[in-house]
Order: sequence, then C-alpha cells, then structure tokens
Amino acid sequence: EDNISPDHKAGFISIVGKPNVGKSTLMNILVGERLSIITSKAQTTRHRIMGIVNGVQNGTDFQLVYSDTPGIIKPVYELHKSMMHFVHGSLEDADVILFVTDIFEKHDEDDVIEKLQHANIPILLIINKIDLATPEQIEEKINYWKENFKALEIIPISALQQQNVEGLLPKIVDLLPVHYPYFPKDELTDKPERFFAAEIIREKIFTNYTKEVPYSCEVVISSFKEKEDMIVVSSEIYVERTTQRAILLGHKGERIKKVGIEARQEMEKFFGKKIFLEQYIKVEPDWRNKRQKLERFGYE
Ligand code: GDP
Ligand code: K
Ligand code: MG
Repeated sequence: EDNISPDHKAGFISIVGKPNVGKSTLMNILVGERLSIITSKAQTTRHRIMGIVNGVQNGTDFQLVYSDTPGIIKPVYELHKSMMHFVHGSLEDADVILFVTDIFEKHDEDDVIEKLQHANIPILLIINKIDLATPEQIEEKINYWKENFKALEIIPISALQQQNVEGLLPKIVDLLPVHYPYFPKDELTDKPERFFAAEIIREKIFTNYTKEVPYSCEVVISSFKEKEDMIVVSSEIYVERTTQRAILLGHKGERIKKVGIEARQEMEKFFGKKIFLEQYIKVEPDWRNKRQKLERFGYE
C-alpha cells in the first residue's frame, strides 16, 4: 500500500497460558470484538485465532496481531496434540508474549512454560481475575511470580471487569518492531466467517451440556450462503457415540433446539444479519484420535 509510513510498527502478540485463566476474555477486550468463544470450561478454545488492531500512538501508525490460543495442557488425544501445535506455532512468530495466569495459579514445571522462559521474546506476565482477590492477595501473587518467573513486567488485571487493562495496549505498542502491516488495514481476523459460525455453535454446546459431551463435539459448517436479507447456515455436529447423540438431542429434540436458538441469536449479533440455521447431528467414533478426521475439521 502506498500511504504506509516507513516508521509503521507491526507485530504478533501471543496470548498463552493454562486453561481457564481468561485468555479469550482478554483477547476479546483487546480486539474490541467477540472473536473468541468464552466458557467456564477448560479446553473451550481449540485453535489459534488472530485478532487484528490498527491504531496510532505518538504519531506512529501500528498494527497489532493478537493470537488467542488453546490452554496449555498435557495432550491425551491427538486433538490435544494439534491444539498444542497451535500454541507452539504462535510462540514461534511472537514479538511479544502475554503470559496469562490467574490469581489462583502457581508456577509449574510445564514444558511450554519452560520454553517461554528461554524464547528470548519480551513477556508481560498478566495476573488475571484480581476482582476475586484482596489487595494483599494480589501483592502476594506479584511477589510470588517475581521470584518464580522472568518477565519484563507483571501486570495484575481483571479482564472480566476491565480493570487495569487500558494500560496494556501502549506497553505492547512500545515493544513492537518497525514493520509494514501484515494484514490489510480493514481486516479484523485471519479466520473466515464460517469459522466463527462453527465456534458460536460450539460455545452454545459447551454452555448447555455437562460432562464429556462438549469435549466430544465438533462443529463443521457445510454451507454458508449469504443472501440479500439473510445468511443460510448449515451445520454438522459430530459426536463420538450414539448415546451422545441422544443426549445432544434431548427429549423430542428440545435440547438441541435450545442450542440452535441461542446460536442463531449470537450469530445475528456477530454477522449483523438475519440467520437461518440448520443443524445435523452425526456420529463419528473416536474422531479426537483420528488424524484424517482432525484434518477435515481444520486441525493439522
Ligand atoms: P481461557 O480458557 O483462558 O480462554 O479463559 P476464558 O476467557 O474462556 O475464561 C474462563 C472463565 O473465566 C470464564 O467463565 C470467564 O468468564 C472467567 N473470567 C475471565 N476473566 C475473568 C476475570 O477477570 N475475573 C473473573 N472473576 N472471571 C474471569
Ligand atoms: K475456558
Ligand atoms: Mg480460550
């Protein structure tokens, strides 16, 4: 593009940490859009999702490319290996790392966290959920991390209540290298629309079912057709067993109908258009351990 100034700053900011510490909540606040699904369950986020922010600081244009990532876990399924692959990928091209912890978390000997310490990339250690702690507990946690982890800075925040988050952006911009923008200035994310449609359905499955059902589900958008006044979305929900299919459906299909209504409403907000949503449930035994299926579902 012709009007990009030579002092333009741009970089990749990787948001990493253990499950459920609030990575996706923070990502959405930093981007100002609800790009990442959020639930109280661990392993909600399964992909690397980029959120792009453009702006000006001290007269210099910048572009921040945030990556929300799955929580760091020890893989049990092939699916988890793919999820951890996304985490590693995001660390490889990061210019800044936001290592998100919460007020309850302690340092552990995890490989990925060890890798962070040796990556030679500036790390801002975020202590999230301070709304749940007293000032003394926050102070204690800050001191704890000072002793146990090498970070450029330790920043206590509440992503949920948006406390102390406004100072993050200028700090991140200061750490960015001079670089041309990586994405067109009107782009918000690297993912296509149908990805978000699938994620919204998955979020509603995570919030409407308990036990193993949400973890056994994958959502594929088989068609996404934008018409003049509405979008027609066809989705396939994969489960691992016929018993899970029955749970998903519920008595007379009541439960899946509720998921459909909630997902449709959320999609209408996200896409700003009327949505017609179709849902088909399919059984795919053990898909979480089948490489071929995982590839079809968008995991490497
Ligand atoms: P992730 O797994 O790290 O991406 O975490 P999520 O963003 O999905 O959040 C996990 C849970 O923590 C959700 O129920 C959030 O609403 C909640 N949460 C996130 N940030 C905060 C916070 O600052 N304070 C409190 N009390 N809860 C939070
Ligand atoms: K979560
Ligand atoms: Mg998440």
